[in-house]
Formats: sequence, structure tokens, C-alpha cells
Amino acid sequence: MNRIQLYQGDITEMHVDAIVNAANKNLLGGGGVDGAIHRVAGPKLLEECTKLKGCETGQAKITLAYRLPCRFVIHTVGPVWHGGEIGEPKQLASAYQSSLKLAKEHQLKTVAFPNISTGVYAFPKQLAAEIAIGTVRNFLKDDDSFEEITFCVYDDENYEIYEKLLTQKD
Ligand code: AR6
Repeated sequence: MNRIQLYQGDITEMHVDAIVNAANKNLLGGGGVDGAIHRVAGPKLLEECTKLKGCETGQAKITLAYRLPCRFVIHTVGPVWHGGEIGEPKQLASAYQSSLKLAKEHQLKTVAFPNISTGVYAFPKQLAAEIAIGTVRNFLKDDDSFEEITFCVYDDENYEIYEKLLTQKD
């Protein structure tokens, strides 16, 4: 069975164990998917995030999901794209890896990822998708606990990129 799925839509509507938030280092909300998640979850999410004291790039932290239909939110911080020569690809892979590790530690079975860093942080979409898919596939190779990992894409460009990559190698 293929445990990697592609879905186009709003991640805040997903009924999974955890959605991943493309946050920033202070974890106090922002625009893009982060803003949408906080808006739907309500003020208690910000209250819990305030206690986390931020998060380093490539790392991840977990909270409850409050008014969201999922159970948990995994907040990770992707890199800001500065041209690719200062470790951005590794940091992006680490954001996906840390999120999956944390989900596994919490015995979560279904996780949905947005396209981390490809919005405000300007990471090139094609390269970001290759890293995201490669990292998740690699993690699943040595794992039999996850049931489904979904790439939740929002825009048509990312949808086309993911569809192509996922059908190419599957
Ligand atoms: N559901 C799914 N994906 C979404 C949604 C949504 N509701 N809204 C946007 N996207 P971005 P980043 C997609 O900018 O680049 C924030 O201010 C969007 O189309 O949200 O990692 C944080 O606080 C894009 O493909 O995150 C940080 O400061 C993807 O989500 C900073 O932006 C990521 O775009 C993080 O930048």
C-alpha cells in the first residue's frame, strides 16, 4: 500500500492525527499557513505556543490542536531561502524529519504536511518538493508505524510538481 498521499486544499480542514505548521522561530503565529492554523485553532493555541519558547530552524515542537479537526499540531521551522549555499536543503530535510520523529514518538499514524518554506520563505518549489518527498520516503523505509503521510498542497503549481514526482517514482 502506498502510504504517501497527495491532497490539494486547506490543511486546517484535515481530519488527521497531526497537521504540520510551517512556523517561524518564535512560534507566535504569522501569515500563510501559520496564520490560517492559528485563526482556526483559536487563541488557546497561541497560549500554548508562548510556553514553548520558540524553535530552531529544522526542529519541531508539538501542541494540541484546539478548535482544529486534527488532534495535534506539529510546529516546524523551515529555512528562509538565501540562494541555497548556506545549508537550506539540509535544513528543509531536517524540518520534515524532525516532524516525523516527533509524530512517531507520540504514536501518531496520520500526518499532513504543507509545502514548508515555499511561500514567504521563498524556497524554490521544485527543489523543495524533491527534498520533501525524498525525506518522507526515506523515513518510511525504516518505519512501519505510520499509516498515511499526506502532502497537502495549496496552489496549482505545487500540485503539478508533486503529482509528477509522486507518479514518476511510484
Ligand atoms: N493550507 C495548506 N497550505 C497552505 C495554506 C493552507 N491554509 N495557506 C498557505 N499554504 P507559508 P513558509 C501554503 O508562507 O514559506 C509565516 O508567516 C502556501 O501556498 O505559509 O514556510 C510563518 O509565520 C505555501 O505553499 O510558509 C513564517 O514567518 C506553503 O503553505 C513564514 O510564513 C508555505 O507557505 C514561513 O514561511
